[in-house]
Amino acid sequence: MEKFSLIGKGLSNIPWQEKPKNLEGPIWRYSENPIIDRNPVKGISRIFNSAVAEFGDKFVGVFRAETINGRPHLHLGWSEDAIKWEISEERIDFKDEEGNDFQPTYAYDPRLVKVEDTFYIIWCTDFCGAALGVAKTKDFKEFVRLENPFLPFNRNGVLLPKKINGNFVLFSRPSDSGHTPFGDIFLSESPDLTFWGKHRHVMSSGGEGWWQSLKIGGGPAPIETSEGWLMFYHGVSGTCNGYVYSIGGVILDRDEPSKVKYRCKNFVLTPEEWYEERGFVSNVLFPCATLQDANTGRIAIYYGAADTYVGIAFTTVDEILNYIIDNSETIGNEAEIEK
Ligand code: BMA
Repeated sequence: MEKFSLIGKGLSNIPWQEKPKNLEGPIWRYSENPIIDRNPVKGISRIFNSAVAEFGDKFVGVFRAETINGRPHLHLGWSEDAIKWEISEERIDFKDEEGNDFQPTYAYDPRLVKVEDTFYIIWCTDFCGAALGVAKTKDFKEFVRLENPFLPFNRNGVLLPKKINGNFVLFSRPSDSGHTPFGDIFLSESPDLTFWGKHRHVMSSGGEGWWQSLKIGGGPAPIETSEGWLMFYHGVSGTCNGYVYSIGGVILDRDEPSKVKYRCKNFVLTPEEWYEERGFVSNVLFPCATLQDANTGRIAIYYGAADTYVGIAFTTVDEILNYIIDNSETIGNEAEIEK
């Protein structure tokens, strides 16, 4: 087994459990899942597809909160252990750069990514249809919402946690106004988060396995490793009973992250537990965040389960990179720069 490393800092207090004996796959679930149950906060019926990060000696989260009228909004939460969360009953209050109200009419599937000294929230917002919203904060008290980066329709916006050649890098999944029965991952660059260009194709749905045959979309912010950027994403297959969302894994080139180095032909996690198979939308695993400890190589993955709950799953940099490399396939020209 090759030895790989995580590039970054130590974070010894992330949630962790050892791999159960006899488990074949590269990822294992937290035994106390789900960590967020139904009706978790007054006025909120379900929380799922949410993002967390470390902040000082605590953890902070941006949660997709489905209100009791069914409309999703973003709520802030805090935790000492990244497992038990205190989630606000109030929505995050977004202002534009002049200090005026700039609230989304709905907001879902947030990602929370620190680039240099600033945290960015990227979510799916309403801009005459599904599009990407972006906001920034340094203190989680004031949230400045920037101009929407792209035209509609687009979902699954994920920032790279590091600039490349001085530019921000944003992964996205262009789509249509409905439930999008197609979709590939692209990336775009910007010097200032306002003007975007240098668009590149990263990867498509398809390949040998059927689990990602319909569409794919970015997941948590990619994790820097000695072998490249480790990115978890969701892959969707269409069944006669609706879509099934599984988690996939890919390693992208460190300097040119639109180039795929290794892409796992198998899912790395698929719906199996009751809280994944049964809920508001059954059979959905939707990863939006990770926490990792560079000292031990441990990774905790946060995922939405069945559009109803939040779960955690674990792996290590060695387990997951070896599994992806050992089961890798190349689809189309994704190993090249595609423009
Ligand atoms: C996608 C998004 C996700 C959701 C998934 C399954 O299109 O809307 O928020 O988890 O569908 O319903």
